[in-house]
Formats: sequence, structure tokens, C-alpha cells
Amino acid sequence: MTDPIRPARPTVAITRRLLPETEARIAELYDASFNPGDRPMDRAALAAAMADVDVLVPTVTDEIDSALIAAAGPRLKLIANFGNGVDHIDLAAARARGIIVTNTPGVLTEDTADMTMALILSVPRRLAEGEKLVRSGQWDGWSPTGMLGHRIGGKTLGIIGMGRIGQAIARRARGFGLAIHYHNRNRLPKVIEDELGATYHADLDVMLGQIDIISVNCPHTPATHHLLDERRLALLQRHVYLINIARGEIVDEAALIHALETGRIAGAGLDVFEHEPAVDARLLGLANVVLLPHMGSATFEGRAAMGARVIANIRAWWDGHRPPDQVLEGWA
Ligand code: 8YV
Repeated sequence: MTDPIRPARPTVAITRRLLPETEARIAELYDASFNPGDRPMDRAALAAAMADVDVLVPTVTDEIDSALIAAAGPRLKLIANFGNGVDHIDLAAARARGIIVTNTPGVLTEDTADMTMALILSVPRRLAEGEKLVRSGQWDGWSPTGMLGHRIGGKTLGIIGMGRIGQAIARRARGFGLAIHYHNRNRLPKVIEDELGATYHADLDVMLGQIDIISVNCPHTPATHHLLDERRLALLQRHVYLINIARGEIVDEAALIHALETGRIAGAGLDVFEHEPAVDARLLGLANVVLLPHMGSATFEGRAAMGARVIANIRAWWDGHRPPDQVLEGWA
């Protein structure tokens, strides 16, 4: 029997512009409000959006803190995040209010691993510098010592965070002749370690002293905030390249800039920044860094799949089932 009080469809607020096919399907299924201008919402706009809906669909650009959650309308019962990382949502506050949080895992793994691999190649081989040289019109031809970088084959890659994305990077990196070392909260099953040829380090500090390239791939949580701080960056060898495609806040950006400026490490490839979208001016002036605008998972295919996961999560929840991508304790 239909509940006479319950509306036929949930009310859903989407904070940013999504792909047209995703928005069309959401509009078909739910009473939805969109953000056609696509400007990130400020607090007042977020509070207004959260006041009178059943479901909020935020992205990484929305800071859903405890105050916003406390002030949300009583109908808000699901935050169906469009994205994998949920460090912009206060999970404890949501849990306390009985609000379920979901994300979109799995569907951006391969794209993010591809982009990490692109940075692993670009920084040591000076791809961005070479491109700039040609565009500047200053390139005066080939020379035996021109644009020399460093070979990645035969080097050791240290992966921090060996979840789906870390493992997808390890698979690719092996194909380029890199040896794989990793640090993770939990050691992987032996069968996966064997498949990836991966060496586990329970102690991150020990791994840092043994690698040539480091890739940051863990979630940003209170436990991983500034995991790579000044002390740990000092454990790296001078020829190390650091790649971060996870979250800027995992690396102490000021300490990283100091390490780059003083030659403590050789270079960095950054897709994420500690104070996004602000990028520290000192990074812009460094030749040995490749800087990307948080585009690790930015493919049409990936965004469509993320939209489909958001829709599936809302659908399952509205039908009274546990959403497939409910974020469980352990993130925070
Ligand atoms: C997404 C990301 O594009 O999913 C994540 O955690 O960092 C990005 O790749 C973004 O978060 C979308 O909200």
C-alpha cells in the first residue's frame, strides 16, 4: 500500500552541473533542482539547498560541515556524493543526524590510475617543460644534451594507499619496469602482492628512504592529514619525484614547496592542492613541477558512470534498501 504522507518521488538538490544525460535521468526520476550556472555554492546557498530536500548530491567543492548538517531540514536523509573522496563531508555529524552518506567508488579507478601514470612519466621526462619550450618559439633544435630527464624503468615506485587506485597504478607501473613498494593500513593478501610484485612496508618511514618515485593514493582523513610533513619529506632521497593525485591536504604543501625549492627532492606532479582551487604562487614559478587542475578522473566515460552510481544509490535508498555505496565508518 502506498504511504499517503510519503511523496511519490524524493526531492533532490544537485550542487553542480553534471553531464546532460545524468541531469536528464535525474530529472526524469526525481523532483530535482540543478545548478545551471555551475558556480560552486556558498554556505548560504548550500544551507538553502539542504533545508527542504530528501537528498543532497554534492561534489568535492562543497564543504558540508557539522554546522550545515545540524541546520539541515528534517527531510534530509541521504547525501549522495558525486565523487569518491568524502573528506569534504563531516561523516560523524551526518551519522549523528541519521543521514546516510554514499560515494561513487570503482568507476574512476582506471582513469585516475592513467593520469597518475601520465604524471609519473611527465615529471622525470620533463614533458611540461619541453612543451613550453616549443610553444615559446625559443627551441633552436635538437642537441645531444638537450632536455635530458630521468628514465623511469628500473626505478622503485612507493605507493602510499594500496586500495583500488593504488593497485591499478601498480599494474600499470610494472609494465613500465618499475619495482613496486607500498604502505597501507592493512597488508594486501599474498596473492595480490604476488600478482603486483609488491613489497609491503608496515613502516612508512622505512619505505620513504628506499624509493625513487612516490605516489600518494590514500584517502584524506584526520589520520592522513599532513602524512607527508617536513620530517617525512626529509627522509626522501634527493632524486625522488613526488606525485599526488589524491588530496592536497595529505602533503604539507609549504614543506613540499620548501623541499622543491631547496633541491631536497627532484620534482613533483600535482593534480591536487592543499587550498584548492588556490595554487601557491611559488609552485607556479618552479620548473620541476607539473601542475594539473584536479582532473585525475575527468573523462566523459567516468563522469557518466559516476552519475549512474549516484542515481543507483538514491534509487536503492528510496526503495528502502541499503545503498550499494554507503560510506561506512573507518573513513574518518
Ligand atoms: C572527482 C575526486 O572528480 O572522486 C574524487 O574523490 O577527487 C575527483 O576525482 C571529484 O571528487 C568529484 O566530486
